Amino acid sequence: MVRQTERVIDLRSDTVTQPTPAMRRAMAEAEVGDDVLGEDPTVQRLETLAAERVGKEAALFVPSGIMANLVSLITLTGRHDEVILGSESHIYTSEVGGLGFFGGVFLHVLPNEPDGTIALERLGRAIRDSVYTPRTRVISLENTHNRCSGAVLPMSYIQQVAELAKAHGVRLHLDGARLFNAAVALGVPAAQIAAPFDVVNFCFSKGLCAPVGSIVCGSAEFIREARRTRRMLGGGMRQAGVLAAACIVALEQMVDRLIEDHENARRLAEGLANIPGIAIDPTRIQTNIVIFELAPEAGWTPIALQAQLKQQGVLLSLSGERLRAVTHYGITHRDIDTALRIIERVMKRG
Ligand code: TLP
Repeated sequence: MVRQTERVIDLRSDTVTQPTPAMRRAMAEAEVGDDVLGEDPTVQRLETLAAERVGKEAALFVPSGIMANLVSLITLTGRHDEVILGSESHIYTSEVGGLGFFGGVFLHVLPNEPDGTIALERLGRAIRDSVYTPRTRVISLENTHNRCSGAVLPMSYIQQVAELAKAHGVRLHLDGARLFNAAVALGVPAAQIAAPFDVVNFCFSKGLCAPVGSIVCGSAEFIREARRTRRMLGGGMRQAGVLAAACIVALEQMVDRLIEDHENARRLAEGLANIPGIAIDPTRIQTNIVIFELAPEAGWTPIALQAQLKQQGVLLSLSGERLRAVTHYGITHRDIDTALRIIERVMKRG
């Protein structure tokens, strides 16, 4: 088959986004110092801004989303405590069991519903504190939920989980790698989503386009402890203001435009639903992640289709056994239409 497009349409993840010109300028001009000594003014500015945006007292800049999860959950637990989380959570599926390795923390895994929630009754039954078992210290939720196709957790659900956690003296953590996608989809401030949580992480390096960086937000006391955990994990960075400068631009300039990514994702999902052999319910796509399955009669395995599409300049990723497309800055609605044409043609083996 002759390749129809020279431009590669990279839908593997929103992590492939490049820093914007404004970010590059801000990075070049950033005022920096040694952040491990608490002397980087740009990191401090970012931490203050991020804490404000999510309505928490303080924040701590870390290199990655995985380190944000590690720092948060190790700080909230002691050895042989447990964290309850979903079977489709990024922490459980994609973080190499680091919490057990570095923190001696057990993962108590409960099934995720397709909408990213964990059934409340299950959560209620799972919390434990006896001489026979690890002690439940934390419930961790993910919002938006990556492997549940970018689902946004309903606010009423979060509130109910928070009440349950409080009633049992259990802390509530949010892996909000894509928290701002959830906020934009719901049309509410991120702080409203973050309010019921004790600790909230989010990433600058996904849809917000910064090259590197995530952040942990919580009470001032928690962040003081979290700083020790970050150091233990080797996550203290020196003149990190060069990175933080791009993250400030991410927060100030890149949040509102996420709506475009959501529209493109919906457009993609609606187009995919019209292609014979693709199984997807486009009404379930709320943010920028489109996960779909191939019907057996399509005659394609996800890996084979992924490889063939790559040759035609459309890059997708795998999410378990399914295919995943993520929309982001730099992907236009014309790219979506081109990708759809290519997918349809390839699937027909034309
Ligand atoms: N997710 C990546 C891959 O690892 C799958 C992606 O392309 O979506 N929490 C959530 C919900 C995430 O989706 C990710 C990254 C992380 C944490 C980890 O962030 P990084 O990669 O910055 O450590």
